[in-house]
Amino acid sequence: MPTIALSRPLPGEFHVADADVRIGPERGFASPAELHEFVAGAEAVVTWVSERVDDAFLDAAGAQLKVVSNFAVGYDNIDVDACRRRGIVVTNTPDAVTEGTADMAWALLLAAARRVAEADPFVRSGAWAEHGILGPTEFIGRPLAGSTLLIVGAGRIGYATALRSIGWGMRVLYVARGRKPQFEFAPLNAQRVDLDAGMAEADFISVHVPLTNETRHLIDERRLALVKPTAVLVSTARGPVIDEAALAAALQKGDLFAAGLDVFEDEPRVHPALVGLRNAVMTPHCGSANIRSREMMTELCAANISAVFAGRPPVTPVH
Ligand code: 8YV
Repeated sequence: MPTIALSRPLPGEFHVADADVRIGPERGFASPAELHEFVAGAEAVVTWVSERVDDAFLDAAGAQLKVVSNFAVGYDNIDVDACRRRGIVVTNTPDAVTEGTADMAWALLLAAARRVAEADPFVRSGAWAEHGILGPTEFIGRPLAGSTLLIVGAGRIGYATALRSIGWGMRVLYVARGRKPQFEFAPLNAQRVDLDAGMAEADFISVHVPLTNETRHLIDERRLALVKPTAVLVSTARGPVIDEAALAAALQKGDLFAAGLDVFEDEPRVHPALVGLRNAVMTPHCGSANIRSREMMTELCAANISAVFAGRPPVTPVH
C-alpha cells in the first residue's frame, strides 16, 4: 500500500482508498530535518505553505514520491521545476480557498477602515470608561459607500473580493497582465488600470497576486508614496509582495490611513515597526481558515492524490 504523509492533521475528510496515512503534529515540524525524516518513503505528501519543498526535501522523501499536494492555492513554497525534473506532480487547492480568503480581505478592510482593532482594546481595557462617552469626532473612520476599490491581481480571490463590494456600490478598478472579461462585464463593470494609476486613484486597495520574482516588493516605497493619505491597503496574498518596512514607515507618517495584513514577509515574525502602529490591523495568515474552505481543501488534496495514484490527471495541477 502506498503511504501518504500529511505534514499536519487536516480538518474534514481526507480519504484516499488503499493507502496508509501518516500524520504529523498539529503545529508542524520544528525543523526541515524533522519534516524530511517524516516524509521519507512516502508516495504522496500534503504540505503546508510554511514548508519548503526543494531538492533537499525531495531527496529525503525518496524516488518513489509521485505527488506533492499543497494545502494552499499559493505554491511559492514549492520548487516546481525541481518536482518537474523528477516527474513529481504538484497540485494546489484553488477554488476551495476563494471564499474564505475574500471574506478575510473584507474583514481586514472593514476593520482597518472603521478602526476596529483600535476600538476593541479601548473598550476592553477600561480606557473608554475612564475617557467617557465619545465625542462626535473621535474614532472617525473611512466611508465605503461609493468609494473606489482597486484589486491588484485579478484571479479567483480578487474576483470574489471585488464581488463583495457591490453591497457598498463601489467602483472597481483592477490590475492584471491581460484584460479580464469577468471583471469588465456586469455586475462589476470594472476598469483595468496600471498599478501606479490605480494606487493613486483608489480609496481601498486589496492585494491578490501570487508571490513570484516579478511580484516581490511590487508594493514598495515608491508605490506607497502614490496612494491617497485617506486610502486603506489590505493584503491576503503573500507577505513579500509588500515591502513591510516601507509600509510601516508610510503608515507612521500618515501617507495612508490604515492597512490590514494577513500575510507577512517573515512569518510568523512581524516587522517590529508594524507592531506599535494603531492603524495596522493584523491577522496570523488565516485567510482560508473558515471551516468550509478548509474542509474543501482537505477533500481536494485527497482527490488530487487519488487521481495520481490511479494514473489519472490530477484535478488541480500546478503547471
Ligand atoms: C494557507 C494560503 O494555505 O491558499 C493559500 O495560498 O495561503 C492559505 O490558504 C493556509 O492559511 C494554511 O497555511
